[in-house]
Amino acid sequence: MARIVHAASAQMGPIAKSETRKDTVRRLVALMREAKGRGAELVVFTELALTTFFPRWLIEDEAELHRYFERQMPGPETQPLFDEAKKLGIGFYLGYAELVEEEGRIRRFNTSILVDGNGAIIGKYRKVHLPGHSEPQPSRVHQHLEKRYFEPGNYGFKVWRGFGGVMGMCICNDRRWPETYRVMGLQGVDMIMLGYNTPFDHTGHPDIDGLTSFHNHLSMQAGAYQNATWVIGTAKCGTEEGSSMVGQSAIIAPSGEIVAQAVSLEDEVITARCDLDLGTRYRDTIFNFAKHREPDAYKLIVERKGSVPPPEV
Ligand code: CDV
Repeated sequence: MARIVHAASAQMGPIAKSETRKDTVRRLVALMREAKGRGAELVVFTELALTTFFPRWLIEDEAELHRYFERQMPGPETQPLFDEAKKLGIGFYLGYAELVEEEGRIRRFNTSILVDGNGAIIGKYRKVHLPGHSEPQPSRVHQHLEKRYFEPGNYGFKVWRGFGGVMGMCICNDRRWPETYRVMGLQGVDMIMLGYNTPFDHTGHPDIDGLTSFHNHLSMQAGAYQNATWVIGTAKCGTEEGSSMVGQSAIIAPSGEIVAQAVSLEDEVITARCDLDLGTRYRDTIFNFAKHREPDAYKLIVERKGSVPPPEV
């Protein structure tokens, strides 16, 4: 029997600093209803979907910083999203800033969850690749202080059974790293969901930043194709508190082709009928890992620690 998932990506336009959680959750609920109305059984929201992208500022007061974090999921302000999901029978991916007490200390992570159509959390991921810097850089118009505010995720790249397939998650900068996809690819992932906040000035080098849109799709399309998986990438975009961020939310097939793409820099839902067995076709042929990968050869390269060996004579 065909394994079809009707999936949606719910792109978000800017979230103002002054916007309350209640306002934002209302926007997320509206997007969720639209996704359901268009036949989706799963909707992918963005990274840090509940607030403005606060790592762009140096926030020295801890109480002020912690206002951007969730201590519970669901908590009183996010419960309506879970209630609506259950009512509609739709699953969702949601990114948020997580504050927990673990190992006897307060820890902060950039986190995402996967919720099923009954409103139950079935997976949780903590962002591994944290971009930016931990000290403010005076030369930058906007800071990118993810390394200051978050620890690298400690869950690795797991996959979960749900929606008739094997589901994986990552967050924003993770999408640029081949390891992200490959670790999930090796576990037979059918669909990887991710949210992103990508400012156009992220490196400060015009030659690289000018390719922001190209690199956004390049990394997701390559990850999808090389690992025979669907990828759903959802942006927070537009000009948020003076920072301009890329949109182009996309649903990408295991062929690497974009099958749906957002055209605005605002709240926008895109949908696609995702046949998970399309991935199987690639996994059984060109990317049959068991048949064609050469793990022993990769090990040799890693053992050389990247140094170029002397030529053999
Ligand atoms: N939120 C992010 O992880 N953003 C990074 C930017 C800073 C490079 C990204 O990879 O899109």
